[in-house]
Amino acid sequence: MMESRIKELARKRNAVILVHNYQPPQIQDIADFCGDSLELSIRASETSADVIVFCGVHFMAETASIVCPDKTVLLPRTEAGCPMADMITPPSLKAMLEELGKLPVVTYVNSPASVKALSTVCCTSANAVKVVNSLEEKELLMTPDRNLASYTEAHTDKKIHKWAGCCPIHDALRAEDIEKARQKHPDAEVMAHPECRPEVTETADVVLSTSGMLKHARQSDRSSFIVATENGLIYPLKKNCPDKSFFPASETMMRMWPNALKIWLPKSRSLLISSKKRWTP
Ligand code: CIZ
Repeated sequence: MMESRIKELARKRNAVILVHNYQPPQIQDIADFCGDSLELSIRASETSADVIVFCGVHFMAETASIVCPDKTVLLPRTEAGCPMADMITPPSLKAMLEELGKLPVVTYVNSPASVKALSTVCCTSANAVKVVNSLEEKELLMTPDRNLASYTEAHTDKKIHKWAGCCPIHDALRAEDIEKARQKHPDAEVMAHPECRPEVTETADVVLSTSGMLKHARQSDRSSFIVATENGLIYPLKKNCPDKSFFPASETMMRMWPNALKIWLPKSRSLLISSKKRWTP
């Protein structure tokens, strides 16, 4: 079986397989760890693995490489990118800072490492408000997600200049999609990701990162949830809470990043075989 062959190859090469929460079920099932991008990199740093196979997109593999500088990081599909991360580059950031003047820059983890290197501090969707409030300055620039920046601005008294990027999948969701989902599932609690537009986060019952949604669903007394993030998260939610119900906020819009779906089992297997030389002493 392909799955057991991959696990065996990973074991032989002392590799840890990290799988992002949005990946398809078949990929999540071969994971040593599933989670959000930063959480996965931190967990990998706590292992003695020599190699990380990161089933995710570019910026996640880069994060793993920053957090685990001594490990070799492999991305099963090098063309698997994040559209939002591609909406900012170091020259475009420098140009904006020339226009705005010297401001601290808070950059979301979903960004290229080259942009993180030019930033004052980085944040996740879970800690953005805390990170912004930790700055002494009253005015700052947040990149690259304008929606996360708007959500943060609503929870701080600082002036936030917003980079114009967004996740096209989350940004496509509208308040009326939430309204329709509520009509279909009136008892369900709405959990929305802060990458959604303000019209969606304002109408949601709770606004959480992917790991936050997994934790909240486990701890909540509620038994059904409308999930306003990429539909890939429905699988780990159901796996974590088999006795609860999870409904996508929109069946049609919230499909996973097409590029992230490029990761599939045969590719992970051939990667473990073909890159053997890179980690055999
Ligand atoms: O940082 C991550 O892994 C992403 C893409 C979102 C989240 O909320 O976990």
